[in-house]
Amino acid sequence: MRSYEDLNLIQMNREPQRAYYIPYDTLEKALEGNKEKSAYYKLLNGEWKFAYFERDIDVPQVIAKWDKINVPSNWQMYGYDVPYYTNINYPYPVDPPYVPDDNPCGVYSLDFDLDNKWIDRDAYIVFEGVNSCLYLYVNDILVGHSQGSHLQSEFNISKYVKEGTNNLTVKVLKWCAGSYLEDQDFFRLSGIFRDVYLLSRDKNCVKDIEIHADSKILTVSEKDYAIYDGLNKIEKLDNPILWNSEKPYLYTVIVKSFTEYIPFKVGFREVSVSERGELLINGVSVKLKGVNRHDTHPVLGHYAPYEYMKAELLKMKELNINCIRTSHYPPAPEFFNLCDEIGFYVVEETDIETHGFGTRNTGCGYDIESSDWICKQKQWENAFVERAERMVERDKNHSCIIMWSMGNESGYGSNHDAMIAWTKNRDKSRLVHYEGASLIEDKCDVDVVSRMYTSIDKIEEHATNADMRPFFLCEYSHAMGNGPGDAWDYWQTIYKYPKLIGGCVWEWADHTVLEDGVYKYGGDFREITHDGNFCCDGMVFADRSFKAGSLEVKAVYQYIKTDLQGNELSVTNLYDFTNLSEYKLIWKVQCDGQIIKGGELICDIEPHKTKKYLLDFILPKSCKLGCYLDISLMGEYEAAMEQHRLPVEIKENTCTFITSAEFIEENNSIKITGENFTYLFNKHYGNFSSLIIDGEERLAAMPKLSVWRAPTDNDRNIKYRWGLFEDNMRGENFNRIFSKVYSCELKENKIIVNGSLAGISRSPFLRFSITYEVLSYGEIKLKLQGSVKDSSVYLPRLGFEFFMPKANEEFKYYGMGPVENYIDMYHHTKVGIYESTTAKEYVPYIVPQEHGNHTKAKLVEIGGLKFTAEKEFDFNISRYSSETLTNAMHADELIESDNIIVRIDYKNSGIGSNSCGPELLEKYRLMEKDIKFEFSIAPMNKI
Ligand code: IPT
Repeated sequence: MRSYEDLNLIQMNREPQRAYYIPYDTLEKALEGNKEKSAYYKLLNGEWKFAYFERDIDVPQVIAKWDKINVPSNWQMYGYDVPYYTNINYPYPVDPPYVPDDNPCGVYSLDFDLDNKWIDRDAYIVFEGVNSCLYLYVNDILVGHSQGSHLQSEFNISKYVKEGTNNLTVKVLKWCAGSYLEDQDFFRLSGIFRDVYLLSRDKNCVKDIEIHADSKILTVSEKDYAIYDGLNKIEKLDNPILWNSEKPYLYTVIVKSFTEYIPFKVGFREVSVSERGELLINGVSVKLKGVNRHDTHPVLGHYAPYEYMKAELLKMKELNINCIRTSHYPPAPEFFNLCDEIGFYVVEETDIETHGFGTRNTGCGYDIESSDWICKQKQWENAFVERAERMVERDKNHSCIIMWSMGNESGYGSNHDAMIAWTKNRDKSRLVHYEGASLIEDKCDVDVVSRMYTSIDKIEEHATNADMRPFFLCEYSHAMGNGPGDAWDYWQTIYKYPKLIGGCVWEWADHTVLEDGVYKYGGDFREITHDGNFCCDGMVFADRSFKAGSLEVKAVYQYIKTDLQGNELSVTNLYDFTNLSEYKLIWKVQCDGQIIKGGELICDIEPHKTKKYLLDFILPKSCKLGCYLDISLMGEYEAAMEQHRLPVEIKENTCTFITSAEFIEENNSIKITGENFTYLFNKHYGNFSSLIIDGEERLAAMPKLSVWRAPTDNDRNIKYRWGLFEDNMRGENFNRIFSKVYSCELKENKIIVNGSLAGISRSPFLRFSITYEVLSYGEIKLKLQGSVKDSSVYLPRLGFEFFMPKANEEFKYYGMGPVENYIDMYHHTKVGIYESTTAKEYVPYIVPQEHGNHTKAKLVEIGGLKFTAEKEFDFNISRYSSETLTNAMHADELIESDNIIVRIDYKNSGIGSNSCGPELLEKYRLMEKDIKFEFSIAPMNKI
């Protein structure tokens, strides 16, 4: 057994874990809190010498040739070795604690100077994160080693350093016993990936400092301390302003220890649970509107610089997120300073995941009765417990942390009981959860019952059972690709039951590797076993830009709810600690897309309260498309929005003298003429082959009736029942359809087509009859009647695809916009008149897929044609065909079609989150068997 596989040697000479802090040499600097200014802090980040060896056994005594590398970084991001993406499977055999004999090793070296001031004091070195383990040498002497990639390792190097130039050499191994505890779902990346710094400490310095601040009382483990409010020293703090995620008020506590001033930002807050199982923050029932966050950067790998984390947190704030689960390990310690300051409730998870034991014998599951799971093995107990301990001890002073998580997906065993017991004994001020407790029906000492991806029905069962512990969805609404589509429905249920305290969307950002301008994922690096694009499952893109799913979550998490009865608007304040008067509520009445009246309200509404307001507007007698009341809650930016349909009669434009166009049947086609148009109808295929209006051809190809959409990531299961992929027995083969015309007749100036659609090798799934009428000014009235075969799976979508010449990039519509939306993912959009282009409609999902749909449309104008319908329809306009989007695996493989594809759809099925979550709710499936769809196509400017 090698030392890095020896569970009795998981560390050597590492300092006991203490609270994270930086000591300062003056009070002023400590109050300012800029650690770079502290004379006792020396950041070692920067360019280091580096040598990479594919096998640690090849590392020579003296390294003759050095490269350079940036610290912090992951060496795979610099071309040494390759990134390796695997989710559940370990990237090596499951034979703990043994790891491959060929164990890659990166050797880092840095010279640094210390003056006599440093030598007179003690010197410590802190590594905030090194994957997977490190051996530290100072001036060629082994100081110590440590495992635990996402945990802090601190060494006292006083004995080893001298005045003048010193050398630091760090050997980092790719694998060690600890790797068995780090089977998280991410790219496996190695190296010194977080800050490294030296601390100059007073020889008598305090080691650990513990601070508690509940809603009244502050306790500090050291005697010599002072409290400041900003820069003002407070002699006696009787009624502190409390901290919460909405108003994260912080005081500064400065501990004085000999020559050191040690600052902590402290928020007063109390976490408790009500008898009804509510989560109480300062006694107020709070719902956790959460997201799971990994440390991930498309270029820097697992290194998340301070400013980058800050920018991420501000974006989360903008999306109404109030809670973060640090999946599945502790982030860099400064993350919590940011969360204290910006205001988040944090569920901090320790650095443990052993998911791959589930696949050690083929298949995947939890045979937790088996003693193979290391959570049951005594020799691993210390390795488990110390990871809880190192997390809790490092971060215990942060107000933002309200719950500790004992790790992710690691089975359940006595080592978990030991961790839970240790944590609860150590910290009684916070809650403990571990989702793996579900394997024993939560019959252990967790304070919060948690589940992942549970269906809405099931969470309702939990909400009403006898267990009065809060129920938390540590993962839900899998946001992979186009999605998530089910967040809204979850929250209708979560709001209903006190015990449902909320949950965390899986997950914050796509973790892809950006290489040569292309976002890459599993398999792109020739990994032997990988999980494809399962790392691209963020609610924001890898560059943290928003997609429809981000905005949908924002709308679901928003802090107002409004209702309209006549002119009376009732507004409910869903904030927990904020009076709504801090925002402006703007209302607008829009009729056919035009604003006809509006106003602003300052709503003085206390948290969780409702008030009614009479809005001053008079509705018109009728309109052409629709009338809506738009609500917007404005702060620094729009924090919330809603739309209410207004009861105004919709009167279509009716032409008094409707006369039919002229129809001339010629062999296999029908020529239709009228005012400035000539249409040709192909009887063989039952559709138009030409639409010439004002001398210009408007079609680039014959329209077709179709049902396919490029499967989204959330369609990844249903797609095998929809389409023909590897398995040629399972699907209705909607991606390989044949359109059959049984008859096409011209009768009383109406063309009637009877036909069917069938997937290859299958009986027709749709039998239809389409009637086309054409009026003298060119309007085509299309009526589809269809019946779907009983045994058919629900349809992806159903509608007509029109192919228009490429010049028609720009269009206008009346419908839900401006961002793409679906029947279950539209709360971020409003009905209105919008202008767009095909470029704007494109959404760069990492794996190309269905996108760009708009629901509740009544009008689309493009290429001289106007599509209208009495009933709302879905539409989509794209430069890419569904086939192209289906086949491409990366965005750069997409080839633009020669035409613009305009989809006018009866309906498009919802999005859901079945990439990992439950199946799409039935109400969002296109599963009706009798279909009636009517719309018109008319020359623009003619009606
Ligand atoms: C769940 C994991 O906890 C999470 O890390 C991620 O892998 C997610 O799945 C999928 O993206 S575990 C799943 C098997 C329920």
